[in-house]
Amino acid sequence: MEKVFYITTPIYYVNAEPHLGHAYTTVVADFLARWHRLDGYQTFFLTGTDEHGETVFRAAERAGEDPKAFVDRVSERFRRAWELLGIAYDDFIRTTEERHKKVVQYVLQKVYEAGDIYYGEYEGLYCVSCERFYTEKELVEGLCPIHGRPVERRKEGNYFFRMEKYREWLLGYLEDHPDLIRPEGYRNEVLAMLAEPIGDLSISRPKARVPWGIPLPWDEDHVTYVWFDALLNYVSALGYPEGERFKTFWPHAWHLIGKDILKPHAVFWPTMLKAAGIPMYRHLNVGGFLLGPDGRKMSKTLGNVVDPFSLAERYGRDAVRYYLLREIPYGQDTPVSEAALRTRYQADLADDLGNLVQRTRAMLFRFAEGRIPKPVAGEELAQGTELAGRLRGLVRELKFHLALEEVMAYVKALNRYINEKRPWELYKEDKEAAQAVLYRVVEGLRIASILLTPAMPEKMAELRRALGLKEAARLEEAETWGLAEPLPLPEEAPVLFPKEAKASKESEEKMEQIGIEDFAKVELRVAEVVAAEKHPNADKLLVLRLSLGKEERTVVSGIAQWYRPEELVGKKVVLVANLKPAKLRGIESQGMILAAQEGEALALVTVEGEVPPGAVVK
Ligand code: ME8
Repeated sequence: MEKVFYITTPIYYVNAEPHLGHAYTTVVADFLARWHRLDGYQTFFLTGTDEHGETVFRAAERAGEDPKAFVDRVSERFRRAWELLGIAYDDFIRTTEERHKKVVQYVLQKVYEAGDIYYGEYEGLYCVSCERFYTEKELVEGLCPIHGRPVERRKEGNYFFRMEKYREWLLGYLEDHPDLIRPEGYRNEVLAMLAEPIGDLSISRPKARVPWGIPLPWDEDHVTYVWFDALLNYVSALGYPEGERFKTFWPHAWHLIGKDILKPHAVFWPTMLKAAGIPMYRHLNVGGFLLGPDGRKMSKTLGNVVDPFSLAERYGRDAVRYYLLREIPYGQDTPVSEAALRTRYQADLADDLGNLVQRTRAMLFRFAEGRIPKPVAGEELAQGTELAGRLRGLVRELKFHLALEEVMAYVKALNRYINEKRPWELYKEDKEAAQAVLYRVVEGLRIASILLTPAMPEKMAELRRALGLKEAARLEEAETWGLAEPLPLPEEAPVLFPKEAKASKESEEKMEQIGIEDFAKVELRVAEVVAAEKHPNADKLLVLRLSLGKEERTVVSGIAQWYRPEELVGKKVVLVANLKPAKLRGIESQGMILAAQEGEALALVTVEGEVPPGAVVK
């Protein structure tokens, strides 16, 4: 198989600031590009901006700006946005560029000469925001189905592309290529569209009404309809018709779009390609909508957008990328919110992954002289080397959320492995055995960090530096056990996913001296553990039932790494009894029990002797 990969995003309209919806599609594209590069594919990743058409023209008017100055400015916002999210595109195309205009006019002329374009009169219902006419049937309660705005009845002289002529051909092509449009639900939608006549496509606008566009080569009084112009970006950027890039990459094209622009990509574009004698793209991948807090499609018009940059600023760009890829099953509509991002950040990134790196580093300094211990033969941990193969399959099927879930499950398994092996105890009897445990954990982290690099390129590079590992160069390195070299770790390494700044401020305040009256505010009581079990939603937590004599309490405690539930029953512990209750992963904790901790070691504070449960500790 030829290892070549071409990935595109929609080119975004420059009438609105980039929001999390645009960011999502672009992050998916960047993930796929990085994944394929890492897997040895010759890769080309294209994004850009769609700068012609009526909507953009009107937006410039509203802003009181010359259209060119306006599109220059907003297009730059998109570039800047992608920079902030770590998007490594190979090319950024703008439809106002000469290289693009040239190709649009070339294709128009070609199709015109072939007899597939004719002049006629169009009358229909038009949504200015969508830049398109709708049929009566497509409207929702008489309004535009995307924007919920009234449509206008319009009549004008247009040039038409003979799209209907290619309908049967397209149906046949879809039948022969069942994986052309994915996920399958969207393929079925397109088949349904093609079951009835699709009509011809109006591909021009009178210049008198819309002066902002590419003039038709044979009639200067008309400009090209924005979709006929925009879709061609996918080939103009490759230097169609003669460019080397076009020859290399076009046969391997994957388009990524949102479901709002399914028809232009699944009906207009293939018939345009056919008429122009250009081979078909390889895949059309259709994403669902990100929904705002109101449950509706996130869009500027609806005013429910989440700003990706403020999220990136506060949580880091890689956390935003991870959240989008991990949370959203590709193709499905999914609600997104900062609260959900925060939960993922804390549970997956800070508690599982970040904490694993930190404790591994701490133990390497304590038990292995601050370097990766010598490789131990065989004994690979939990089949880490099989992950890459499984992930390849999941990525090919667009199941990014499951791919990341697999790696994160592996990270959890590494944490559990440490808890079970207890290197801090092992070290006392058998130094080499403790170091072998640590070596396996480092190897596991090396593998996980390669697989997570396309999602979190910056953080994974940081993770590898923190452990003295070289940069991730090839996906195959995740398929071989034992590649970590015995190198020293850097003395200092930043915390990978810091808890929010607020938490660290609180711990600083703890160092202040307090008066006896402050201490008296804390009500400490002896409590007997009457029952204990694992928390259903968190590996690190136990749920304890405590007796205070006259009453019982439920307390959630982060001691699962150190205590098995059954060994706790009957112990008398010390409870902070007047602590405000707090929900921990869905279970309310009515107080907190005391424990002593230093690094990896932890012991509960217990009470000896004959004091009854409920007794005050002071
Ligand atoms: O349609 N959820 O540009 P556009 C998910 N210029 N994805 C979303 C989204 C949301 N709430 N909002 C936007 C255009 N998107 C044309 C494209 S291509 C030749 C021309 C993403 O600025 C999604 O990918 O309206 C959608 O298809 C795209 O932004 C639309 O961007």
